[in-house]
Amino acid sequence: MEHNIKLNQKSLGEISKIISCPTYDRSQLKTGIVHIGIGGFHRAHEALYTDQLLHDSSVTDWGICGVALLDFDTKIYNTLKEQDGLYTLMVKELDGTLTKRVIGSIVECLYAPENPLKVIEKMASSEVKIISLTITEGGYNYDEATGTFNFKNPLIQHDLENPHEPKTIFGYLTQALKLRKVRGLKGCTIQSCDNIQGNGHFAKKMLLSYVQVAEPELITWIDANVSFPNAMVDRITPSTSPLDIEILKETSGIDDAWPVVCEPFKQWVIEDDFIAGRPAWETVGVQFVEDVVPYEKMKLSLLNAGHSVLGILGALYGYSTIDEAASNGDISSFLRIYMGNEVTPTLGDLEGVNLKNYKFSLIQRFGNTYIKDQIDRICSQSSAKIPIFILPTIYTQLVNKGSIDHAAFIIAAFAIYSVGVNEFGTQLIIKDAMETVLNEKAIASRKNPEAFLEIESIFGKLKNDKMFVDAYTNAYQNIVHNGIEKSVKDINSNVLNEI
Ligand code: CS2
Repeated sequence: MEHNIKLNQKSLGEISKIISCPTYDRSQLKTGIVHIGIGGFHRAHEALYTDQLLHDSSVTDWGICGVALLDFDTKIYNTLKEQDGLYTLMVKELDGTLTKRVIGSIVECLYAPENPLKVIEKMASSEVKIISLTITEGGYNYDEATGTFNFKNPLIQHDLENPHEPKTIFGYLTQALKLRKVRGLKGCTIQSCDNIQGNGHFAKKMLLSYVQVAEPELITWIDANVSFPNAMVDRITPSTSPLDIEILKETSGIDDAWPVVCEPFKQWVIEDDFIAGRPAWETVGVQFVEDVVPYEKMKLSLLNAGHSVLGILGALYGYSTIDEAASNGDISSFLRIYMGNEVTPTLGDLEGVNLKNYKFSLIQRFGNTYIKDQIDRICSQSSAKIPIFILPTIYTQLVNKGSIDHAAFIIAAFAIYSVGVNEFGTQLIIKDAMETVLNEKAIASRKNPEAFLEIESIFGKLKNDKMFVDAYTNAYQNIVHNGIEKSVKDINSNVLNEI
């Protein structure tokens, strides 16, 4: 529509009469942070916290350079470039109201495949103090089967052979850190914002595995000059739909090619280990703690695993959004039993956290009918999510001889999901780096359910645990023979669903 105002730096004055916009002078900002992965989550989280800080204070050191690392990131790169890094954040409140604001903290954008050296130079620049990452769980290139860095990945092989034209984050970081060392510059912080237990330490472990082969003499420099704080990040951020773009136009007359939608809740808990300094994020609600592990454990095994439960079961029921699945009484009882009986006993004492309230708040967040978080989004890349979100609960429960029935049921449901069609004939979209093997093993499981557990890079040695295999096989047979609805009712029966 013609009367819509295209969002960019020039139109900001006009747009600020309609919705909240940056009040700080963006042209004065230096780039203190390079962020890899400028998808919705980063833009609803770190970029928002930083935008708030820039609003509230007169600091100018913490502009963000957003890097699109992958070939298929062209669209977001072009959009942000056209819009001078600006975008609208649309918070979908619990009562359905929309709170909109334009975020201005991303002041530069780079597209790595177009100019890898520029990205390496930017990461190595002396102004840059933090390189933060949202590269997804699978992006860390960890092989569950061997418990090590996956050197067989052809992209890693490519980076080893072409160090100046890398394709993976490991190639980029190695070259950038090497430049810093060679130029006698200070180190920086590498800050993971992905959903992984001990994400900072994990990022370090994976990076050092790569560096050990690519540039072994860099290891001691990294140890002394780079810090890797662990963090727990949280904000439900569904994929933006064409309808969201239209709603923004209709309600505000703003033409933003890629706004971000998210829930009102947000949380960021970080270990305060920033070797080159950091923004005063604590002034805008970020919690700095000594040990983030308990928070991470709680979030990964309740929120993220809860999502996977709703996503996988929801797909088998034929739902397409998380709130639809959460509003089904049987799925909701299943989730409550899983959280209460199987996850809670593994969490131990979480000092300072009211776990019951946390679980209740999750039920409320999952049920937000305005968010319309896509089941497809939640189920995507499950092969990387399940080992982080669900398997740790199973391992601990097996050691403690606690109940694993609901957890095993989820894995069985995932095996059935991976066939790619549910019992009502609906096609399921499987977006997963391991799509082919998942599908092959899922089909083989029809004859022998244990075939699915043979995918060692997901399930490790779980197939050797009789207690787990029995529970999994029972659940699998029950779903196949009685259908998903009846089998969920069965597994819930006679178990108290006290979260
Ligand atoms: C989700 C997360 O990807 C997933 O499976 O559970 O994206 C989740 O929405 C965020 O971690 C919320 O903080």
